Amino acid sequence: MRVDAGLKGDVSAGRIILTTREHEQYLQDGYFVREAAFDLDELAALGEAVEAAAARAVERSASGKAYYLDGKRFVDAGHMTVQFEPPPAETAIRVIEPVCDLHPALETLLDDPRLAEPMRGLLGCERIAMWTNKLNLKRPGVGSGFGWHQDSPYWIHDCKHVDQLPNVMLVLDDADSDNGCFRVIRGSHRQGCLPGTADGSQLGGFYTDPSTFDRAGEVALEVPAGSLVFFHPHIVHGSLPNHSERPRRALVLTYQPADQPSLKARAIRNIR
Ligand SMILES: O=C(O)CCC(=O)C(=O)O
Repeated sequence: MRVDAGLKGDVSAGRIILTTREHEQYLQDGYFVREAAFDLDELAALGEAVEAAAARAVERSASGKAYYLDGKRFVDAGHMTVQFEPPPAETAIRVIEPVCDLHPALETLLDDPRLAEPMRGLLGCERIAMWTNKLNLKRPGVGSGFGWHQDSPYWIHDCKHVDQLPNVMLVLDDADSDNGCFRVIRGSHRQGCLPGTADGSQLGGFYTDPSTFDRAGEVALEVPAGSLVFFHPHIVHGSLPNHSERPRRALVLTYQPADQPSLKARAIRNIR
């Protein structure tokens, strides 16, 4: 790959891997956005795919192993984990991970150049693989928030290259503060893995100690449906509950250099 005319990537082959500005923003701020990369027809098809995947996850979780962490129900079924909303909305799914193998359109999405090409640029290599992928459903009125956290501390025990696990969120519904849009702490990724909270709860260690980052850097990513938010594995991020009557669904796909196993299935899924 080469840098040319402001683009990081092989522009001669018509590929726009990453603009210099995007690359600089990722290094400096820990994220960048490509607005409305998917059109309304594509979003309608993806919307059907994620709802079919959610129905399949419910079916599969009926024979899975259930457990509770801090009062929230989780079910492991094969290599998939389904997390449900806390009571009184305990039948609503909050997160499915991994999700892409539950529907062919989601499996195909992993290879979509709009996601994969910038990932090649961020990882600085042509051959890349999937690390993990999830669906965050945030249903209208019941979708709970995500406390401030980094992804890298979740992965550090399963992966020796946590710095090389960039994420992309595909926003499936218009997202704003009312329906709990994604939020980041600009620049926080430059601090590396930060300590968790020690509040005595089961999951507390996964939430970032609030004294270690500066809330002044908070950015609410109010973006239209179809937007892509690329973000660093060390960036502190989270979101508020969905108090609106609108959904705020999002897919979060995470990539890594090729030929390495995925987080949960431990299977190699190279990107085509
Ligand atoms: O969907 C969100 O708003 C937050 C997602 C998130 O924090 C995560 O998936 O790690």
